Amino acid sequence: MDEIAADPTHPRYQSLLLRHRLEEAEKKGMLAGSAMIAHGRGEAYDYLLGEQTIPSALQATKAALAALRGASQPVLSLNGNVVALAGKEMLQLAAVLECPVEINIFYRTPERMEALLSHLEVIKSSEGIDVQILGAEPNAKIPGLEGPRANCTKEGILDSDVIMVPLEDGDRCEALVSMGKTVIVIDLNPLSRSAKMGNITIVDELTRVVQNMLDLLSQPMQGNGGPFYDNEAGLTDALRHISKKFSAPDA
Ligand code: PTJ
Repeated sequence: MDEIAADPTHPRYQSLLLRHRLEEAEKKGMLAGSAMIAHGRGEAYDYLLGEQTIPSALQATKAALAALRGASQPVLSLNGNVVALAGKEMLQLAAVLECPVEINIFYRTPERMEALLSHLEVIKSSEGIDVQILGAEPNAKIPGLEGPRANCTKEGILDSDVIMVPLEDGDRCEALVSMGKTVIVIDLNPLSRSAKMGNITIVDELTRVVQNMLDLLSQPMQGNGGPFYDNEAGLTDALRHISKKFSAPDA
């Protein structure tokens, strides 16, 4: 890591740190070719949101946690960017929720799967985290999708009732919703198809969301406002927040 990225007092520290994690993951062959483009799009929206967790995103995070805790078969889906940016924290979250994670990538190649699996296995053993990692040997398909991106496992994604899909592609999100699952999306872009398709969309940056979830889980659980979550209202609030940025005199 260069000097600036290693200095926590630098004003862009967090952003540089995440970029550094992606650079390292790229060297290990973990990422899709378009991973950096996807991250750049996320950064742009995060800038417009003020690089913070807005109140409606925190509300969505609490609703998502309530859904995951109330699920009979929850699963956390991991793609290349997610493993690179928050592999350790996603494993920690799965450990607390006592659910498996499943590597489920859009641009699937055996080499990428191997790189992602071994990265997670190293974290698991060095941190002593006891979590089942699925995805290496798919034995099912997500109905309605063509090609390798449909591959999944029966004991993980296929049979899950609540699934968290950070940085998901719109088609797959739609396919998962069509299967009748409660789909939790994490996406900084409130206009994306996934954001609109999901049942609970958290418009916030992935690493902040996972840390918020871990913090919330370490506190006594409070009421979550019931099973209904108004996703459209959450997305509208995020857009309102972004548009305020343009109307502010010093924006
Ligand atoms: O590893 P793979 O093969 O599954 O591919 C992963 C990517 C992310 C490359 C793939 O799913 C993809 O191309 O995604 P999209 O369609 O670019 O969508 C990614 C969405 O995530 C965009 O709407 C971004 O704004 C958003 N995003 C990017 N980084 C973050 C983010 N949202 C939250 N936190 C982030 N760090």
